Amino acid sequence: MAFFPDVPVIKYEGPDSTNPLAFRHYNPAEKVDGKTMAEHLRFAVCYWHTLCGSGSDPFGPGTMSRPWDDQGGSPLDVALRRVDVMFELLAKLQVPFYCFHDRDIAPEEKTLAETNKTLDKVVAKLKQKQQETGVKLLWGTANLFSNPRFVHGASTSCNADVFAYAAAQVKKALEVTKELGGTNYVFWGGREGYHNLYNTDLKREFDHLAKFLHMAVDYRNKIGLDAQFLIEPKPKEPTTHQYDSDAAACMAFLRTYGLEKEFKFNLETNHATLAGHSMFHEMTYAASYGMLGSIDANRGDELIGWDTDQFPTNLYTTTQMMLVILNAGGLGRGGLNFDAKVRRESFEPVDLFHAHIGGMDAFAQGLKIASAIRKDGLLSKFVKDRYSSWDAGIGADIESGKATFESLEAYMLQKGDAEKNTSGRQEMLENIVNRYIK
Ligand code: XUL
Ligand code: CO
Repeated sequence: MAFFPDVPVIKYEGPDSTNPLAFRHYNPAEKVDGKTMAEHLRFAVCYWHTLCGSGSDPFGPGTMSRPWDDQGGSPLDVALRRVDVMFELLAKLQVPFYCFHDRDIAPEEKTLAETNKTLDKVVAKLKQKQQETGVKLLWGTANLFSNPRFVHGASTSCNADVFAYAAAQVKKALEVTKELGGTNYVFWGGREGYHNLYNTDLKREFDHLAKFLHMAVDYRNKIGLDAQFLIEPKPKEPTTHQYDSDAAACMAFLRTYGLEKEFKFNLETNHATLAGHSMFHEMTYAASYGMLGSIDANRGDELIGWDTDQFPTNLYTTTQMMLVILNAGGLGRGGLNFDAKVRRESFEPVDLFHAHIGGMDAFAQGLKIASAIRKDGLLSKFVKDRYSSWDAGIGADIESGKATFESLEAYMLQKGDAEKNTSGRQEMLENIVNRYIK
């Protein structure tokens, strides 16, 4: 049975196509720099927004028309039907990966034991669908934020029992990720943070978060789960201050607690902008330290101060992201997961296709633009020349550790003043980038 009877398999028709249900840039088999677009971009669809998003907001209930949810049966029946919907969508979009939280794919029951049993039933169906289609799980994760028991956080809760519950839940989610061959496992902080410091023992909560992650690493190793662990930074929402604020804060946390070798980052565009950074900054920072793991692709709204999770369409952003990815040698075992939701007003099933097509084309175009920029090498040459004073002479002495404050003073007393500075040429470089945006 088809859930999207009017939607064909989305095909590449080229930049001049006016067919809204076609790719204009994403051509999975087309090679760019020796790799296919599919290999470069490694797209994933997320379960939570795409299949579970209702369109509700603080002012009103859901608006989404999702006929497959209205066809009756128990919550488990609905969950099993959604698996078919997801795999039809993936096939029609030619997307090779998907991601989920445990609670997206199966309903919660009265006890943890019953919940795990129900989860296993859906996992069995997902596994069968993966085998039939060749689709893979990019990452799994656990929802440690929706249920009211997590009101004060999960591993950072003031209630030790909640830490224990979260541990049991993540243990199961790791097992499920292994069962489905997931290549990554994501830790997004959920409610790990605080609203107010009057009631918070910040240091104790950080210690508990680290203890939790060490236990997760131990269990991953124990069961032989071959998945890269990823921390997903976000500065605020739902809490006022999330502990995993941004890539730099996460780096400091991981190093403080001896976890830096076990984790990389899953960076999300709208989280970067909420932190007051560009995604270009977050990705460049992570890549500089070998911590670029995977991407949650979306965008915020310049006029709204919360996590709007819109589909990415901005070519400057996708170009900058693809520049960092290409410079880093690719996404490795990570991918580009659309952690994005259609607007409340875009309530028809076909809108899910328009949204993903737009996002995929924006990244395919960004890939082509970034590749052309790299091929001409104007930006990289400019940066290399800009730092040339460090390649020899006094710069090389400083970098190699030969110089001291005394030797630098002697050098400068003899020279009298520093060499003249040269222009940073920001405007010229921005103009150069505009030459490639087409
Ligand atoms: C929340 C968010 C999550 C994570 C997975 O802002 O991005 O959906 O990606 O827990
Ligand atoms: Co995310």
